[in-house]
Amino acid sequence: MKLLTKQPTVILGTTLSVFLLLAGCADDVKTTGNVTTSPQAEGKKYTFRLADTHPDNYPTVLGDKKFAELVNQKSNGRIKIDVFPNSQLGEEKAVIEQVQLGAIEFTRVSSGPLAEFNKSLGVFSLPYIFDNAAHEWKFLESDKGKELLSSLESSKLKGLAYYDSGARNFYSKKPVKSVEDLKGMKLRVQQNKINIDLIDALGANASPMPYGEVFSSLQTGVIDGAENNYPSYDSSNHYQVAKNLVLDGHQRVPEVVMISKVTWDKLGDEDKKIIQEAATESVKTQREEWAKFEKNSEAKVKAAGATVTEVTDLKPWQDKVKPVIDKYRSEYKDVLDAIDQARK
Ligand code: GTR
Repeated sequence: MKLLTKQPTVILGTTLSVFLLLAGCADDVKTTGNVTTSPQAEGKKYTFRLADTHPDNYPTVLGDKKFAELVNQKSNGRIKIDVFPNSQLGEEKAVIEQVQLGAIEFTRVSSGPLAEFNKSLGVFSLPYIFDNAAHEWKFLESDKGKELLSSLESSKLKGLAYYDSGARNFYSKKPVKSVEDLKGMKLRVQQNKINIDLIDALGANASPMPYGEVFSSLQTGVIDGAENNYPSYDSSNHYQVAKNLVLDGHQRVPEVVMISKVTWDKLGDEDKKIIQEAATESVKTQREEWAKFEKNSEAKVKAAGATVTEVTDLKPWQDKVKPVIDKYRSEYKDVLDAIDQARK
């Protein structure tokens, strides 16, 4: 009896394996005339997905597309990466989880939400640690900066490159001229705990939420304000509902392009090399597009009637958030020292 019940399963299993084997090979083996090259010799064909929260013409998406194009070229069309902009594959936190599982292979996200998956990246949410873009990039390109990107591997993610994201500034529905004006406001931040401490230190109330919910929350008055760089303030239309921008530049939170560690570990050395090189090369395009877009966004929001307040004296802002630096200084000592070094 036992044999009888088992036999059909074995036959079905074998048939299925043969079928799957044939189906898998169909994509990989090419026949040219009489010559058939093996998958090993030619390399496998892949189609991957890359998720980005921003719209199609946004500098990070232009960087993603350059990356995909370079991968395609370098692999002679063998590796295809389809870029999904506009949060089509989900909001950043959910996407990162999917990438950890290998369900989505690539993403470009901000290191803000990444900090909840890998504490080391939280350092970028600490306030006023970089003086300007040159300082930030000197650090990102240093050994310590590269080490931080590599540390993602312990979180089932493989960091491939940093992309530019300028400086983040506060904006609100009510005018803000000084740090005192933020007191009591409900402000949306990226989802990580350092941001909550930051907003607490300012005497305001933090409201962490996904990026895609911020516009309607501002519009309906669920929150009084938020913070972001010029390109996001512009492309998300936040400037239409929170017209008062104060250029305090409290954070420079780099963007990160990454691949699932699950996917990475299945790739051959040649494909890993192609992907890494393409990501590194795409940074140039992303940064050029960033510089252009940032200027255009600034002009656009000003022309649309946003009130932009420059901060001439940062000291009161820095003093106010000093408790945040004090709280995290020992945890991030090595990296903060390296960031100080990069200033010189
Ligand atoms: C932008 C960043 C996005 C997203 C967003 C946010 O600057 O590029 O990836 O993290 O900020 O505030 O949620």
